[in-house]
Amino acid sequence: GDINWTNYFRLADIYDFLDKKAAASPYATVVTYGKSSEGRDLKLIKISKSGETRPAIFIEANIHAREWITNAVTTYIINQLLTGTLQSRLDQFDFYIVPVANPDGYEYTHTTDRAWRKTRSQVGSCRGADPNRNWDYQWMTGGSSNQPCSDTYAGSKAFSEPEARLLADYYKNIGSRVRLYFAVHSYSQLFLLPFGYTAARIPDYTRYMQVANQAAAALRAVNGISFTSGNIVDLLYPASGGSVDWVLGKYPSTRLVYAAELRDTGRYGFNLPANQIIPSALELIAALNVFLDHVRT
Ligand code: 0X9
Ligand code: ZN
Repeated sequence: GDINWTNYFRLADIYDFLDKKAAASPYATVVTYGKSSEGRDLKLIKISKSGETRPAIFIEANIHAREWITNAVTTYIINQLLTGTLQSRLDQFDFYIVPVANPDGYEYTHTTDRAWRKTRSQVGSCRGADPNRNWDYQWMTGGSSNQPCSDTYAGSKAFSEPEARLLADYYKNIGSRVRLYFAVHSYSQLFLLPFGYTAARIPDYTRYMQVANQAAAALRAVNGISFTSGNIVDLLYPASGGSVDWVLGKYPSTRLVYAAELRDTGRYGFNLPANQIIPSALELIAALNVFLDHVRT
């Protein structure tokens, strides 16, 4: 049925929402950029008033299957861009938004195993690779497993997973125009700076931290929720082969590249109650506005 952000949605509802939004807007187009291992469409929505000439914003969500809150807030953002408080941003940027980067895994969390993280490709006796360990930049250089049954299995080779490879292939068409790449995960309430493969700070570390801290302050002002900013390795663990590493590694002139971990800090974890979807979305929009203001000029 229709999605209203008071419940979590199945993949078919999300894709139906994208199609309806695109049908109702002269600026929005649904792009099928490939097929998953199990043959599902990989879809993004492109929102451009400019004929794809403006600075671009790329938002990736639900590359990890069990992180349901990420598609919920991302579809909320799409709705605000097309019919709500974010509409004026379409005069500044083109948006490319992937609400469910790992549709096979996402459906599996609904039908079979709520805690599933990976893709659903077949690797010997175990299924799936971690699509956020599979990108072809510093692949398998730390924090990834070569064991197919591991939850952080990096895949048989870089870009073995169509969910990562085909997203990267699409991204190559627009990467030089992207000013903000934002990978949305859950949970832990963090704004994470690249890189994941190394503890070394990026050259722009100070600017990245200032902007992330400003975004966290704006987020906190909405509902009192605290996010912490820092390097992936400092705040979490080494993790190579992630999307943000590939984006910043291949497109070093991108102004901002972050991963976020949304609510909460562990009380509900991945099983965040649906009555937290709208508050999570509203506070994330406050943070997003800080990022957008920063990359505007
Ligand atoms: O481990 C991950 O991939 C992310 N955390 S999660 O709990 N959502 O799985 C962190 C991703 C940080 N980004 C990169 N390592 N590139
Ligand atoms: Zn994740």
